[in-house]
Amino acid sequence: MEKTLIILKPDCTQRRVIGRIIQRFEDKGLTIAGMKLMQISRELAERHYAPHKGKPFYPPLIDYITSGPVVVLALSGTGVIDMARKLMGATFGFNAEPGTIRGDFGASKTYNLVHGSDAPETAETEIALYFSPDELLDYETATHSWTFKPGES
Ligand code: FUP
Repeated sequence: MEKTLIILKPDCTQRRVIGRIIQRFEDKGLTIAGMKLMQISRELAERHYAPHKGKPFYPPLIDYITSGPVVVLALSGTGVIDMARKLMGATFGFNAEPGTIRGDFGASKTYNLVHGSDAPETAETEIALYFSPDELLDYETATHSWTFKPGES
């Protein structure tokens, strides 16, 4: 089953909106395959954001993501990578569409609440950074067959 890595960043924890944001993903029908509260070390942050190294926003991005507790989730579902990113909205809250997580909760460039993997290869690499295989559960919720129609293309 396709999976994606979601991080509810330190502003989510500090603003006490973790529950409301997880609710968006649950409402969509996406399944939580893994979840934990943790503080990201600088070493892990640097591995995660290696593709952005050298960009002007890289140092503040590392400071921000390591600044306090985050919730990391592995979500599963058919098409979950794209669906999660649509739910998140555009990168910066001030121009994200209303109805999206960033559009409804965010107004900042840096404090953009949530991270979601952008492609299957990145999702696989990112999930492996945050979860060991025994922390990921493969299961189907009771509503699954009424959310994803079997055989639908
Ligand atoms: P996204 O895929 O929407 O999370 O955004 P990117 O991968 O392009 O950027 C990663 C993070 O860097 C974003 F969450 C926010 C931050 N960023 C800035 O702070 N300034 C920028 O100009 C671009 C990105």
